[in-house]
Amino acid sequence: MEKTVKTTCPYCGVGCGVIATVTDTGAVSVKGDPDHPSNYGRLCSKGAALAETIDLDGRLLHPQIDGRRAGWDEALDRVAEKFAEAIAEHGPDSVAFYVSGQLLTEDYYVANKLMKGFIGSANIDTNSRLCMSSSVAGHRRAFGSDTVPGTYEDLELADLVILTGSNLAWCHPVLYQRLAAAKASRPGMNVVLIDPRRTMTADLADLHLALRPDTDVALFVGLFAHLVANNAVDQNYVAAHTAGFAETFAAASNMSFAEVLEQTGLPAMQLREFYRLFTTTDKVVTCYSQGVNQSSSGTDKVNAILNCHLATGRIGRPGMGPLSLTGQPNAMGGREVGGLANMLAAHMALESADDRDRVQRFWQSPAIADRPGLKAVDLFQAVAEGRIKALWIMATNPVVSMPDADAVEAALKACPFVVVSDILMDTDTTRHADVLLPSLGWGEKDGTVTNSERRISRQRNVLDAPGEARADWWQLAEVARRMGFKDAFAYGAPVQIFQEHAALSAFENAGERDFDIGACSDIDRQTYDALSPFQWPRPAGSTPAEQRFFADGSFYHADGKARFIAIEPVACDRTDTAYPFTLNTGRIRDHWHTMTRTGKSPRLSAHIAEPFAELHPRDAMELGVGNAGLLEIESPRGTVIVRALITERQARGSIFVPMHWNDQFSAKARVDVLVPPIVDRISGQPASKNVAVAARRFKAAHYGFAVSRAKPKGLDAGYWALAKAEGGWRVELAFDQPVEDWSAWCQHTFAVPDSVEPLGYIDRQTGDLRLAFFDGPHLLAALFLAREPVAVARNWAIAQLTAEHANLRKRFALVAGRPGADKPDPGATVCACFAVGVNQIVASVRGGCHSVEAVGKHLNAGTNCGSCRAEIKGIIDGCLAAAAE
Ligand SMILES: Nc1nc2c(c(=O)[nH]1)N[C@H]1C(S)=C(S)[C@@H](COP(=O)(O)OP(=O)(O)OC[C@H]3O[C@@H](n4cnc5c(=O)[nH]c(N)nc54)[C@H](O)[C@@H]3O)O[C@H]1N2
Ligand SMILES: Nc1nc2c(c(=O)[nH]1)N[C@H]1C(S)=C(S)[C@@H](COP(=O)(O)OP(=O)(O)OC[C@H]3O[C@@H](n4cnc5c(=O)[nH]c(N)nc54)[C@H](O)[C@@H]3O)O[C@H]1N2
Ligand code: SF4
Ligand SMILES: [Mo]
Repeated sequence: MEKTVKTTCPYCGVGCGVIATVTDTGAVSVKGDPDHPSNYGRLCSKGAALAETIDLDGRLLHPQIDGRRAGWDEALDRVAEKFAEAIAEHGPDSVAFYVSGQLLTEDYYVANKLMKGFIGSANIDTNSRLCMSSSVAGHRRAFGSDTVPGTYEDLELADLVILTGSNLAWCHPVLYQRLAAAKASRPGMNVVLIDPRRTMTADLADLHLALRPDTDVALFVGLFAHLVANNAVDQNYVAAHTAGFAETFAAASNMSFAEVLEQTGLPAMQLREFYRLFTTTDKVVTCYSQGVNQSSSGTDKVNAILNCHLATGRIGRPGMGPLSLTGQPNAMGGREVGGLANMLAAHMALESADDRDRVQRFWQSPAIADRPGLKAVDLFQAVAEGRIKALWIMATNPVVSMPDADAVEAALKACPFVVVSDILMDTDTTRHADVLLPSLGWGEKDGTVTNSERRISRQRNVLDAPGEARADWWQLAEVARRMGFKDAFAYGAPVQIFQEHAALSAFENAGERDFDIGACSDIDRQTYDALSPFQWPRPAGSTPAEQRFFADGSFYHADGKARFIAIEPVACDRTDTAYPFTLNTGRIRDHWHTMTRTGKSPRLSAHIAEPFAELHPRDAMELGVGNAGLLEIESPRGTVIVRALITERQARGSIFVPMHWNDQFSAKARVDVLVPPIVDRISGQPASKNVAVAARRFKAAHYGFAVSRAKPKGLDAGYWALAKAEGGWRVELAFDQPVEDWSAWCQHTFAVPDSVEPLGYIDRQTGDLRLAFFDGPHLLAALFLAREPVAVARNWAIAQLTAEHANLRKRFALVAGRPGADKPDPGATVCACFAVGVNQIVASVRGGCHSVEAVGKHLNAGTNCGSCRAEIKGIIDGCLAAAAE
């Protein structure tokens, strides 16, 4: 029997509704849920490829202790025992949890309750510290609560949308599509992008401000001064609903127009235009993401933005307001349960004795944490110093994603007891676990998540639990019970946890706290199962309604007023000539974080198949590196080796490297080994976007490209990058020294049986070498080697893995230097849904298709999920510009 379930995408904070169908043979397919108010049926490339990422290959299916299979009882006993032992000997602060915005609210609630109420420490922090803790801190300073006032609809209603530190086109693609559609229907709408890089999002922007890294504070403090000078301040609003204006103005008045120009490096015309647009447009929405949050001045950046919205009273009204874009599917749910080390549950404050008392009474707990716990960076430093004796990591991969990643890895090695709950057996983090617990993944787990606009949606299971995998909340509750807290953790199903969470949100809450979903306090199983997406708040007795906060001008500080925050911008001078480049890190369109899921999909791996460093042509020239050459990037903490991608989109002196690649997919590309543990002093969020580095060409004796049916093992090369491909794997390679026996190298790496003889070809003139191994008509592996970056058409070579090579002549053609002569090379994949390559799009443009729609009609590209539409537009613009020259 076919089963169809409405659920929610497990990737970004847009929180799209997904309809998943599983047939009786177990085949899963997904499509966008047309009724879900986040996406109205749309999905991006990652959402559309979900079914390709849920196979059991590499899954962790049984608990393990010290690398051997163990039963659940034994594993849970061990965890409870070790945690209890550490607490008994060294106190509650000697243990810690490091969790994730990818947990469901129910999981997160249990983790937080166990640590803060029962263990009695606040040593629970989360990867959200690296993600949006600056926004939390900024909101709390300004509003007295961590409230996101607006909704997605505001983007569509606005006349001016400012996207700052956000690559919306790639990171919140469905929201980007909603914005693009709104702009197409109302061309008067202006979009301003603020980002040192010219990203794909720039294609939608009327104005792109490529400011110098970390000069956002100067930009927005200057805007504040400009608003005052131009009588654009809403004096009535400021007088009635805010405090701190005078001090803030005093601080801002130092920020002259000339000073802003000096700091940001922007052209005067652009700056003037931005200030004019903000001053003269009423309906303004400012969206901010990691370019704002991940900075040593992240919290100030947030407040500099909020100051401008408060000064103009543009908050909480349709089409107006600040909107923090959350990254993970449940970043917001984590905030609601108080999953950060400095928060208490249900948006209550750890600093408040009343709140602590209230939560403790509600939980009837033996303890309540009474001071903030260790924030992520401090937490791992404490692990390194031996102060943490037992650590439980859940749904995050810190050996890849934490700053100073090598030090984090060393800390885990040194930690006496590490538990990791994950869905995969081998990640850079799981390999350091003493106890490894198999969790349920997307499609199997069941609970709720909250998206960027406060909308709570159900994730429902469509598949049975594989092997012995169990839910994260269950693991936590079982350990809690074993630690002696039986009654407080007697949950049998997620609905019971959700009820309790909802009840706590309403407990002694007469409107003093923003987060109130009291209407769900007595939700029964059936209603929970059928729950439609709804926005909070939803107090008892209310019915679901779209609601903005602060429309009435009342905030959550004791006096009901919002606070302006006086900010002194600090000029960020870079004088270290040993590390002259600024490293900026972030995301690409088709990969999710550390690639444990998206790395399974050939389609998603085809868009960008290896780690890269984007840099300006002049910088590349000075470093002597050509396109497709390799770069070694170094900071005082480590080095990475990645492919050079030379583009004018990048400012001079600055290099962009994606955060995704790790030791499972590349030789040396964990970019966080370069990032120092510098954090925002208020939020504790690491500054992942502004790192001083040096760069040089990585000189290789040989470059290579290979395809292999088996997953390559023990790759021994100076540089390698692995990606899933249709029918097997693709590998980019570079060797600092020649290998003595290439054939033996291949047989070992690609698991080719000794009995298989290679077919070989050497071009004496160029030194190019090609080797192929066949099992009858089927290619097992092929290696293409050259002294320069290998020019073989990648898609053609990959297609050989699934092609039939009926006779020797055909097999020999593979190595004989006529790759794909019979078929044009489609080029790197642009449209993941229909596997359309860049060369095909260029040909289509040359053939007369001059719009995204025309290309779509011709090639289908961009007509399904639409994630590649910005890129297609870029290719069209590039072709047309080149033709006009
Ligand atoms: N495809 C994809 N989508 C994702 C994710 C993913 O892994 N892959 N992850 C999700 C998560 S958890 C998150 S947090 C979000 C992140 O979403 P975004 O924040 O949009 O993504 P990033 O690429 O981290 O960074 C955004 C931009 O900030 C810019 N930036 C760098 N320095 C500065 C600066 O000083 N000022 C300004 N104004 N901008 C600067 C960078 O150049 C970059 O283009 O994406 C979510 N969506
Ligand atoms: N340099 C640099 N570093 C960054 C960033 C950056 O922009 N630049 N961004 C930061 C940000 S914003 C973020 S959010 C982090 C993200 O970084 P991480 O959280 O480390 O990245 P993920 O790959 O999402 O890790 C999730 C892990 O949980 C596992 N998993 C998946 N589903 C489940 C489940 O249901 N239960 C359990 N128990 N496990 C599961 C996955 O296999 C994976 O190992 O990276 C941060 N690090
Ligand atoms: S935009 Fe894409 S990744 Fe984000 S929730 Fe929607 S489908 Fe998932
Ligand atoms: Mo994030």
